[in-house]
Amino acid sequence: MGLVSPELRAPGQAEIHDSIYKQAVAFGRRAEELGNNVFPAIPDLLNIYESPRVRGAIESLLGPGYLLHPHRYCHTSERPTPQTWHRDSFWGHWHPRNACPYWIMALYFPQDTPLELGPTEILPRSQWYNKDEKSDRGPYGCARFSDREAATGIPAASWHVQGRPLCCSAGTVVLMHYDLWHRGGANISSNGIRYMFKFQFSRMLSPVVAPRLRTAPDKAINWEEFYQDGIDEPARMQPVWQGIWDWLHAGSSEAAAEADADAVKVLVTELIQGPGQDALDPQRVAAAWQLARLCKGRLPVIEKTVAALDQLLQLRGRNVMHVLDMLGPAAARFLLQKPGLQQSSDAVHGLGRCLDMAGGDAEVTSEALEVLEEVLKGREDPLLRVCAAEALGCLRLKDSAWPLQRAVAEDPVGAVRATALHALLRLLTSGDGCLEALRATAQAVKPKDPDRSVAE
Ligand SMILES: O=C(O)CCC(=O)C(=O)O
Repeated sequence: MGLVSPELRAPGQAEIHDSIYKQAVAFGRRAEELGNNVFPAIPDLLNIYESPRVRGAIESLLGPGYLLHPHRYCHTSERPTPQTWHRDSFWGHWHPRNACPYWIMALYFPQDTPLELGPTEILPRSQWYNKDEKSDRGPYGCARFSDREAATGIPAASWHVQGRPLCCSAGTVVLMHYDLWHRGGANISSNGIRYMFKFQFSRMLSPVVAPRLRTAPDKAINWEEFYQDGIDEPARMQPVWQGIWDWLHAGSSEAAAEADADAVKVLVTELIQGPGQDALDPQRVAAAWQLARLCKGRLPVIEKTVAALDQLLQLRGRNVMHVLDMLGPAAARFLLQKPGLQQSSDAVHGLGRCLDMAGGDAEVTSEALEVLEEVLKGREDPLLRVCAAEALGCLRLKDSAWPLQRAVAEDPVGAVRATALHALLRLLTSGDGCLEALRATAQAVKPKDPDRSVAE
């Protein structure tokens, strides 16, 4: 999570926040009814998200050409009790969560927001929590934490974190991982309504196509600066942070020094310990990333790891997705050989993420195209189709556009249509001129589609 102060916060520039605040006040609690239409209602908001500092911060996380998603919302708060802790659905749809920066939210506070006005609160590092795997909305649903659970349950006891209110001054933009647990705080002031504009942004280009530039290439990061007393057992989360950093720079790191069979076995054992949503979550997450790091550049180890994930976990679960997210292109060929792949949306999602980091091994990509097309066309489970659509958008092949286009027009489930359109946009953004022709066809679908997020 990071706080950005647009240059608009510089002295003398406060008027724009004040003006946005006054426009929000004019709507009062009806501001929530604006739904996705907050931009036409308050066009000044564009200046916030278009400000060079905010753009630069978002680009450093999502790469160039990122998408300002059409779903957005003005959250008001005047209730004296907080919301329950939750993470967001994808505008009403359920979608696999991403370990790496593919999707972020940006919260803009137009007024000074001290504690008593009910700022948004977050549970730090909660993007890794597994709690929602068994929610009643399926594996990508969204559970809830009560106050008591957050204060004494897994967040406090095993992650050692407490809720953190995002108190801030007018003009602050908070960028955070899309999957972070959060809630609206209690507004116990007599100062009226608190306004917060929530937008979401998604990555269009793989870091392979647009790696983040290293500003100081020779300087190693001192991760200890990020440890917080009492929170991090030294080095536990470091493989995760390092893994994301390397991923953003398109995998430019060195492989870990040791990759003996014992080390792999130990990490796989850590990965499968416990029922998957308990006090051992932090160890499992760290083990997943360490394992992926150990695999780097070592085909036989990657093959063994994929086989173990298949045998022991049937290629299912959040931790499998963590490992696959990080294994990269070399894992794709082994995954494609597993019959369980086509039964597990987690594995199909992971395959997509591996392919997103691929440079283009023709044999693997054409096999992947065939398998994903089949899953998108032929599976009853909409989650499998959602993940196949997303993975087709990672292939960067002209031919993946046709099944996606069919899904945009014909799939009966909104989540599949929306994901397929997003995947098509990724293909268009990846720069293959042939794909430009698709723009018109995709746009032709829009007036007929009742799903707002597809239609906009
Ligand atoms: O009101 C807030 O501060 C947060 C609300 C929110 O993000 C939500 O309801 O999803």
